[in-house]
Parts: sequence; structure tokens; C-alpha cells
Amino acid sequence: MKKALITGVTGQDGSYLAELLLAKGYEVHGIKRRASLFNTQRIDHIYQDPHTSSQQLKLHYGDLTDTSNLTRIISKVEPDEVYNLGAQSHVAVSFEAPEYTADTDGVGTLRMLEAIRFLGLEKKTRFYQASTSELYGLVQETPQTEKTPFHPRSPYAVAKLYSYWITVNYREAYGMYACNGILFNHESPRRGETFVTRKITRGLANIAQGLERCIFMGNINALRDWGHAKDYVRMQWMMLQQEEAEDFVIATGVQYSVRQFIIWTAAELGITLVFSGEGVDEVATVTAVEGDNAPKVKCGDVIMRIDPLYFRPAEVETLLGDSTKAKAKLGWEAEITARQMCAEMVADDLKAAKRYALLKEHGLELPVPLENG
Ligand code: NDP
Ligand code: GDR
Repeated sequence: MKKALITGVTGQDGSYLAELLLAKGYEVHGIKRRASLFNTQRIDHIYQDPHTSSQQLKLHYGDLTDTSNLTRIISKVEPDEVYNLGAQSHVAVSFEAPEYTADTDGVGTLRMLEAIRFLGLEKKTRFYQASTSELYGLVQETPQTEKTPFHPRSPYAVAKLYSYWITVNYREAYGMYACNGILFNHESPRRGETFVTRKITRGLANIAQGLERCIFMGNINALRDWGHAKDYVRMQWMMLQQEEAEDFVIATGVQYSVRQFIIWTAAELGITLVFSGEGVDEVATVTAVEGDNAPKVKCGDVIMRIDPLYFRPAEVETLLGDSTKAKAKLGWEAEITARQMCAEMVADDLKAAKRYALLKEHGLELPVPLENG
């Protein structure tokens, strides 16, 4: 039985990857952080009782900032494959916490690689690094390929640049099987609530159920190449099954604006919107409502406004990936379109909003968590 170790197992990608590897018969080890509240919601459905002998998913407390902890876990598990998905992954937050982001997202990768080498596992353990399209930042060519020069635009992207190169360096210097997946944005119903797609699907579903009045957004002109996390974790596994370690761009090859994602989400909820005004004065107003899903909004309601709070000190305006290499060498292609993914996310968030609304109707109101971001 192959053993895999996943950092960031409690995150969006970690949860889908753990499911995939368990289905493939792996013994899966995951590193989770100690938190004062439960933080395993995304993997609770695959949790296995540690008292059973057949336990295939094992969790370890740890943190990418803690060298001795990581070394101890790797020495205990002796994994065949390591997927380094753990990170402070929010670009805007990285401007608020640049040093912590550098430590976790940059030096954290070095700690993992160095632990593997120090333990003499460099010829056994294969290493996947969660690299990102944010490396391209201020883009030098469109679409972006494995050969496009990098120009990172945030502390997050600069930390990930270090990780990208230290992964390449351990491959070249020590012959390790270590590779980078340069993944473009990927989302799902498990996406963190403060990333733009989830903020929109969750916010508008709440509005449709009368739980919120308006969402406040940043730069809705930004263009992104959005795929589905399920498609992308499949690729992470495929990258570690090749003869030679190589880096790959993973993207759908189609881009849309944040504004377009708002329009799709509203349409899924039976709401037609018109955008008016410019810059910070732009708003989205309801012009038509149909179906049972949007009973709590009416024509004329303004349900989206701009708040400069969500502008970034340096923005990545446009990203569009070219996965020709992944298609040619691995036969990989995204199967789920951004539009389909949006529908799935809305359906999920609407279900949750309906639960809150039902409780409210029966006098059992629970506070709806309203963290923005
Ligand atoms: P998430 O933010 O959903 O998950 C991040 C995971 O990292 C969580 O499990 C989190 O733990 C954990 N984590 C955070 N800080 C630390 C730390 N100091 N030590 C150990 N673990 C930590 O991210 P995604 O699943 O979306 O992304 C996975 C990886 O892929 C990340 O590295 C991200 O930067 C990268 N990436 C993501 C893309 C995307 O579009 N989703 C695109 C390209 C790259 P907790 O649950 O406790 O917070
Ligand atoms: P990104 O994702 O920064 O691309 O990083 P995010 O969804 O946060 O932003 C995408 C674009 O939308 C614009 N935007 C807003 N973003 C947020 N979060 N909130 C808003 O209100 C808002 N309004 C507009 C942003 O400015 C940006 O242009 C994600 C993360 O998963 C990274 O970890 C990963 O590396 C990259 O994708 C690829």
C-alpha cells in the first residue's frame, strides 16, 4: 500500500485529494493545525476512527513553520508521495501578514524538502509543490505557459516564487523527484468563504433567502481562468506518477471577469441584474426576479456595491493559462466548466441559506457567519 502525506489536508484541495487517494487504496496521512475550534469540516465525511485496525486516513498535528514537528512526522510516515498544499493562501491577507506568509508558504516548503533529504528519503519520496498562476502576476505574455516569465505581485506570490525555485533546485541538486503544479484558480463548494467566487455564491444565496442585503466587492474587472478543484487534484496525483519529475501549467484556457461570475450566480438564483455607475460607484441592481429561489429580492434592490477595502495594493488584473503540455504529456484536460462549477456552488450555498432561513422562520435564528474578505 502506497503512503501519501498531505500538508493542508483540511483545505479545499487537501480534502478532495485525500478522497482521491483513499479511493486509489493509499494510506493517507494529513497534517492538521491545532485550532481552538474544529477545523476538519471538509474531511469529517472521510474521518476514520483511530481505534480501528483498518484506519487508512491518519491525521497528525503540525505546522509548516515548525521544522522539528515536520521532520518527526516525515520520519514516522516515510511517505512515498508528499503533497505540499498547506499555505496561507489568501493573496489579500498576505499584504496584512507578509512575514507569516513568507514563513509558511516559502520557508515551509524548504523545511519539507530538507526534512526529506535529511532523513535520507530523497530517492524514495516524491514531492508535489502547490505552485500558482499568481507567479505570473503582472503578465508578460498571454496565455501563460511553463515558459512565461514570472512577475509576482504580492507577498503571497513572492513566497510561492521561492517555493517554486527551491523545488526545482532540490530536483536539480539532489536528483529528487520534485515538481511544481502551476495551478490557475480552482474553486468548488468547498472553497474558502473569502475567495471571490465563494463570496459571491454564498452572499447572493443569502440575499435570495433574505439573510443579507448587499455584497461589497473589490475589483470586479479582474479576469481569471477558473477551473474545478476536483479536476485539478486529479492532475496533482498524475504529476507524481510520471517517469521524470516535470513542472506543468494546469488551467482551462478560458477566462471570465468577476462581474460575469456575479451575473451567472444571480441567474442561477433567478435574478437578473443590471450594472451601472463607474469605478467605486458601480452597483448591481435587480431588474427581474423569477422562480422560487429568489423570493426575498425585488426589482430596484441594489445587491452589489464596490468597497475599496477589497482593492489590493498591487492587483493581478488578468490570468489565462495554456495547458497544452499537460494535455500532450499526461492526457489531462479540465472536464468541468466555470459555468457548471458556478451552478454547483450556488446550489450548495442555497441549500445552506435555506436551512438558516427555515430556522429563522421558526424563531430559532442562528447568526449567519458574515466574514467577507
Ligand atoms: P486552502 O486555503 O483551502 O487550504 C490551505 C490549507 O493549508 C489548510 O488546510 C490550512 O489549514 C493549511 N495551512 C495554512 N497555514 C498552515 C501552516 N502554517 N501550517 C500547516 N498548514 C497550514 O487552500 P486551497 O486548498 O485552495 O489550495 C491548496 C494549495 O494550493 C495552497 O498552497 C494554495 O496556495 C495553492 N493554490 C491554490 C489555488 C486555488 O485556486 N485554490 C491555485 C494555485 C495554488 P486550516 O484549515 O487550519 O486553515
Ligand atoms: P486570487 O483569488 O487572489 O486570484 O488567489 P481571489 O478569489 O481572492 O480573487 C480573485 C480576483 O477577484 C478580485 N476580487 C475579489 N477578491 C476577493 N477575495 N474578495 C472580493 O471582494 C473581491 N472583489 C474582487 C481579486 O482582486 C482578484 O483579482 C487565488 C488563491 O486561491 C491563491 O491561493 C491561488 O494561488 C490563486 O487563486 C491562483
